[in-house]
Amino acid sequence: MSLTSFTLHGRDGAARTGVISTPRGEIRTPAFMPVGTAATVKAMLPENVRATGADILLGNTYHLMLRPGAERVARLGGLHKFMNWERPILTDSGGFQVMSLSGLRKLTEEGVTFKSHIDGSKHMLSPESSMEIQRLLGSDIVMCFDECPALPADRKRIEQSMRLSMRWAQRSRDAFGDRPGHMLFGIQQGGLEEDLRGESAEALTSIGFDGYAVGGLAVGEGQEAMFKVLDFAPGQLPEDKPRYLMGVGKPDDIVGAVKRGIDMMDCVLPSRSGRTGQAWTRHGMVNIKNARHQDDPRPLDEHCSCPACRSYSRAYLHHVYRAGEMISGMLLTWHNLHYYQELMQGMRDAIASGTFAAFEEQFHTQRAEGDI
Ligand code: PRF
Ligand code: ZN
Repeated sequence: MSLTSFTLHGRDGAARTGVISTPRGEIRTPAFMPVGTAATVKAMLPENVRATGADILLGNTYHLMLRPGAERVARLGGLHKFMNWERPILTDSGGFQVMSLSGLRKLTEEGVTFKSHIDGSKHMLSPESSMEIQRLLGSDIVMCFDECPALPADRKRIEQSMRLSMRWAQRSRDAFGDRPGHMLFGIQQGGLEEDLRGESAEALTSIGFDGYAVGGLAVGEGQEAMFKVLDFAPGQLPEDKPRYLMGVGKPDDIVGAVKRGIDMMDCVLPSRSGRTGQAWTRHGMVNIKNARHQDDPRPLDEHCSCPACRSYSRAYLHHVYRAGEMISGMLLTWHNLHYYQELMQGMRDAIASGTFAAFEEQFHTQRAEGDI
């Protein structure tokens, strides 16, 4: 008997709902994973992240290897114990963050050498070292080490990069080995090209993974181009395994991705924008720093049951943002994560009852009304 599994409970068009089971708990899909880059979802206690409805968090190999170091986390009992989150954790493999955050870097067949964005120290990441770091952290869902080119890029560059990522996927699989209770996900690359995405999907499927990510999107191509790829990419991946769209996105990106067959997503947006005074509601994005809120006694969203909406006015949220008070980031992050998780629950229910089209229509209607 396998210690992990993925069971589909319902479908509506291309959209799916199900459950990923792990020894650390169940992940209801479609799932949104809040980002806990540096062993914390910024401004939130783990029990409060759980209270918003999150089943799983995302952590980052790149950040944690640099600070506090994977060996240190392992000596202290692993990432779950270290950060006081006992439920599942997925870790990204590091390559994507090297490309977006680190200083000087050099890419070879072996891997990537780079300088830390924290102190300029020199480091190396390869498929083998990324697997080792994710093992030391105790990650439940380990991501393959890949390369994600920024778009736009010419076809030759995308093709060569994808083929390198597929060789790294095989090396990741070999280095990961057999670890009952832990899952390894492959990452599809290939830019916006259907045939390259198809080649990537075939390479990954013949290696064999516990789940498959769609990588290389939300890197500057825009929503329309991303949705065009999502019209074919999920269908190139195995039906019976979870499909994870990396680094997405805004609420309308998420609804469009789930509609096209995506089961998991992660994004810094709800937590990051909570710290910059932006709140996401059924009516779109509300800028709490706007002066129109300063005398408004109403909650951010009268239908929201989060602490920010239950106990505080827009006027208060505006004031604490303007005053630079820490509670501003805490309340808006809580609200945003609560809104995202409620959106996911709404989609899971709609898929299960075969009413996803109506759900999607209502989602867009409410946003079109705007914040009132
Ligand atoms: N690969 C990895 N992590 C990622 C991406 C990717 O392509 C993306 C692309 N949106 C976000 N995070 N390993
Ligand atoms: Zn709220």
